[in-house]
Amino acid sequence: MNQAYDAVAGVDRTFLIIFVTAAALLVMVTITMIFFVVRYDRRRNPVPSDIDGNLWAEIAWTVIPTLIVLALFHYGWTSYQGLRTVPPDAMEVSVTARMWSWSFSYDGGRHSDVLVVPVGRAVKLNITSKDVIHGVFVPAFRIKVDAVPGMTTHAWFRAEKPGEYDLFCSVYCGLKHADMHTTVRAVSEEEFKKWLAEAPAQGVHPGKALLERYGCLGCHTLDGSESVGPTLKGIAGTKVVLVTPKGVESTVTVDAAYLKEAIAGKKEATMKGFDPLMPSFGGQIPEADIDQMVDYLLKGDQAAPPDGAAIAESQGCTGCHSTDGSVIVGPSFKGLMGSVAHVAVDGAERDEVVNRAYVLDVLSHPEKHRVKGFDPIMPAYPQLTEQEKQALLNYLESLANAPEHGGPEQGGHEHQTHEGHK
Ligand code: HEC
Ligand code: HEC
Ligand SMILES: [Cu+2]
Repeated sequence: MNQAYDAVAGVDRTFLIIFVTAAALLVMVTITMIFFVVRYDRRRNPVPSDIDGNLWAEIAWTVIPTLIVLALFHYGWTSYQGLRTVPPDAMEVSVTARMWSWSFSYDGGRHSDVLVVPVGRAVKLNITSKDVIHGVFVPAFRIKVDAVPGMTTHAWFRAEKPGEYDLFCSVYCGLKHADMHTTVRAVSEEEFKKWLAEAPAQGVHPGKALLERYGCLGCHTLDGSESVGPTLKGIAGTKVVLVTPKGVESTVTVDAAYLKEAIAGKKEATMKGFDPLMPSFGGQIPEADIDQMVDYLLKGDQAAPPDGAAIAESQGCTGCHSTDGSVIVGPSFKGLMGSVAHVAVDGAERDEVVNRAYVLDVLSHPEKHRVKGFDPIMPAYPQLTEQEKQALLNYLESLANAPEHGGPEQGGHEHQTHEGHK
């Protein structure tokens, strides 16, 4: 379909046509039936008539329903096509579903748990799930698409008016399925730009964005693979062999000074094994930007330390664990660190002290530490980086000494509420 395709109108028209057709047929069939009942009852028609074939009637009841079905198919198919064909200028947003929360990530690294979109612009959602099958359902835009683990599905919509629209999970996914909803906020283009810029994504170094902006990533990767140039992943501190145009080799350690020279194009020698294609950026881009990129190359992603509370939120921990002592689905984070957990695995029970090592192991192998009295649904988090795990641990520690709970001397957090929780 073309770019101006209006999915809402298309879907509504299809439903209306199906409804009107069905209603018309219902009325016609009912009237005909009543007519026959009256006209051919026993008094008016004591001897049943034996009607044997009627060519025109047969043609009519074959052709007319066929045409109706074809027409319904046509409308259904066109609006389905409209829903599946994403306009080429659509802005892309990644949607991740997990038990029981949503997160949306934008190009440039902004993450959010509310889907903010500019009014009037087509938005393509690339949807996946971390755990079980969920479904993105935004009734206002007539979209409903499954979020499947290990797979990316898509949907698109265009918000024509500013406002807030509900987004629900459409697939039953466990205890808190009903709470798995959020908002699509449609705002003006300027407001959207401001929002995108206002909180640069957690943990993304500005130097990384600059590498993208200045086209460095056209020739260099950040994932360790070789491209036109060497990968920039983890190069700080490595030793590289340089060759001068005359063929003289030397070995240097990659440090700040070397990186600056390499980017500014001041070094004469090129890296062994590569063509001398590295452009000289000296004088072309601000010194400050070079410094930012060098800083990023030296420190990597750890430059901006992740924030534990934000991770707990964005990873969905706080969808199941409260921070105020109450039980949502799992034990509260409040007073958790330092308490004693009653763990029951395969019928064997034991007590474990909740410390950093314990929590780290829970994050990678929750199945080894099922806490008694709770549903065994704590998911594994293999995707968390070491830094993110440490940030989470620090955050849990900051919640440790909550006065009314916790402390091994009271017998731990005891999960006082589990009885009432089932
Ligand atoms: C046209 C492709 C191209 C572009 C664009 C490019 N580079 Fe390079 N770069 C290379 C090649 C090829 C080499 C290896 C040869 C050499 O040392 O000159 C290299 C080498 C380097 C090195 C030295 C690497 C090492 O391990 O010693 C750094 C650092 C570097 N580039 C950073 C950048 C940055 C930052 C940008 C963007 C501002 C950038 N490059 C843009 C092709 C490119
Ligand atoms: C789908 C809900 C859910 C999510 C999401 C979740 N948890 Fe859990 N968690 C549980 C439940 C339920 C338990 C207790 C039962 C069990 O061990 O499976 C638990 C247990 C734990 C325990 C052990 C608690 C104790 O008393 O020993 C820790 C620590 C923990 N979770 C941390 C986290 C962190 C950190 C995150 C986010 C990275 C997280 N959880 C995400 C449901 C969840
Ligand atoms: Cu769900």
